[in-house]
Amino acid sequence: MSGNEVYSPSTEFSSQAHVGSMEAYQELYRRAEADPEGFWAQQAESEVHWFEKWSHVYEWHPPFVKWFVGAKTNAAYNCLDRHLETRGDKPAIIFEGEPGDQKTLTYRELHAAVGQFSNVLKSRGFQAGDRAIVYMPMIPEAIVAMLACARLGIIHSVVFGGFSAEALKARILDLDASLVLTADGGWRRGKEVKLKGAVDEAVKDCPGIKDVLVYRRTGGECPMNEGRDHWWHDLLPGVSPDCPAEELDSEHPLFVLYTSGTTGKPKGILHTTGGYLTYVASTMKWVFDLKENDIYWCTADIGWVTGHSYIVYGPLACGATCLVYEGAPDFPAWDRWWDIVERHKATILYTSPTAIRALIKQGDEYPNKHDLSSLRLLGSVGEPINPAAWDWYYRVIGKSRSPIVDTWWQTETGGILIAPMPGAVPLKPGSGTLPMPGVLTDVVDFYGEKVAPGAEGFLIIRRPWPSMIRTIWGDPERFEQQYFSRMPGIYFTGDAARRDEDGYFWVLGRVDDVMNVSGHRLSTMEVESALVRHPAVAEAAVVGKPHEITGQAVCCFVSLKQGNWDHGVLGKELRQWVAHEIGAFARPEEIRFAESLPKTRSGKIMRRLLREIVTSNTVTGDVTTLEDLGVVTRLSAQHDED
Ligand code: 6R9
Repeated sequence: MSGNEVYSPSTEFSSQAHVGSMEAYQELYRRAEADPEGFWAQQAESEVHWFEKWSHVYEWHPPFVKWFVGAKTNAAYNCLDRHLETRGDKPAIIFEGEPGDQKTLTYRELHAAVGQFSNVLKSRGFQAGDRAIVYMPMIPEAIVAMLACARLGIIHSVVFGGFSAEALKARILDLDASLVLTADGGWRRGKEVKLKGAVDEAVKDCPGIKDVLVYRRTGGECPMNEGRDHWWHDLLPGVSPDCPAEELDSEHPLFVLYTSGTTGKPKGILHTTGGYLTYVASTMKWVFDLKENDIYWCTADIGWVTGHSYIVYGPLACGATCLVYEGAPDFPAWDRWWDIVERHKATILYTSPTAIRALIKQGDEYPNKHDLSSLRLLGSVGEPINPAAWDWYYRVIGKSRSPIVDTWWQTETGGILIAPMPGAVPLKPGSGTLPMPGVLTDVVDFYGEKVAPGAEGFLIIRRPWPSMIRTIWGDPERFEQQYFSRMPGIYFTGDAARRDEDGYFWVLGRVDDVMNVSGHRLSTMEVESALVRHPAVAEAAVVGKPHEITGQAVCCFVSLKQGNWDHGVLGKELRQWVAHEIGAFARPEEIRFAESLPKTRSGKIMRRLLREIVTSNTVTGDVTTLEDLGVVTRLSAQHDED
């Protein structure tokens, strides 16, 4: 594959698609560009139920935006109640646990479960505006928890189960949350991953927490704190499933999701209700070409934005049937995913390049053992997809028949901004292709000027869209500074990109100090702050290193305090330390020790040099401002000794 192929949609696919031709896509785009108010009002009418309509479509006082001003709606109502009449007996969630247990919840059953749990929360005194942490495995009850919060207007913040107690605590405190919804544990690779222990460790320093409600998933040992902790199943008996959905303002906060920024402190990205729902439901249909009979499977965890928008709110708002799988792709063997696709006849699969690369490594015999003919559409998210992974996904999984939608977006964007509409837009492997209607993307230089086709620049968005980040929780200055300070009124994505002669976007990666490890965002500063908290560490510098499977891996340069350290032992300990401080996914691949780190004369660590060292082991750029060239030589040499 040369990387220049273009894959036009087949007539078979186009003829059944929601958007079936390039002209139809261009017409949508043109309409949204010319009349954003009219366009989004129409989408809001067709995709969302409103208790009361808006006075105007949007209000833009950069950097702050409001969508569907004055309108009233409810996200859980849209995901559940609205479907009862026409889809009551349709499966909303088909769940498969890692040990093989299965459970299907129809829309009626999910509605009842959410209503009942909402009543539990209500009777315990929680109400609109309160903040709840959801720290759970990938089980249906995690979705019940999110929707019960949404039903009452409680702002949820899902924390990925892979995060440590430290990270959990920081999020609880930043949000001033009063409720934690969790489980004893979950299953991963046949082992119980305990969650409650981390909650206990985190909550002991969080006096604001009133209740910890615990779902029993594994049945393993789980100490309960008298008065504060309650078993989920003890609270349900006798509680009515009827709980009216709160009629909330369109701008009522729906959730806060933490993501890594360029500093050590994660940012709480705030999303609200009406605009978010309108946008995720619209893109669900445009990008995944969702139909009534689809069996849709997104392999993300609900702890990431992909899980929020394209497992919970997007698909359920559209009345889709979603597969939810709890565990690892290699349990009990590397064909688990393909077995799930075959047994449940999944029609749409949405996953990440890092997962695809891990699967490629195991060989074609695993997918080839299974009938994957139900699949009709494949999706990719999280990082640029490299041509080899694209090719394998297309041929071996999609049998050269299913289009691949490469979806570019961010926690901050709430929904997919750049992706092909699969019945309309020809694919180019590695490119997210063209923007969604109403999304005015561009590639510009340092001064905000549009660059020539083919040239690299910063990816920006010129106009607000309905699911845009509203602010950083508790820090509106940082929000403005981070996204809107370079070019006032224009959203700065932090990604580099180029646009080719056909107007296709090619996202190249981050321009800041944010790493992308297995599609998870992680800031170099966050890992550095964790390292220097260790008593042996004097100074640390962290860079992303190219990695075959995970895209990037965490590579740390560490200088130590005085002492007689065993580098072998300490290296292991520091890797473990970072996993404990942040979460297992942040565990460094490599720790290199140095007497000192390369610095400019003004004392700034030269990460650029370190990046070159880990990438090529040579240093080519300008080192004239470097304090001690010997440091670099020694650091490069160390690799050869390893
Ligand atoms: C949805 C999600 C956002 C960052 C983003 C970019 C990278 C995501 C991509 C992609 C190229 C794609 N990214 N999807 N790069 N092609 N299809 O991943 O959100 O975790 O906030 O990460 O991920 O660098 O800026 P989030």
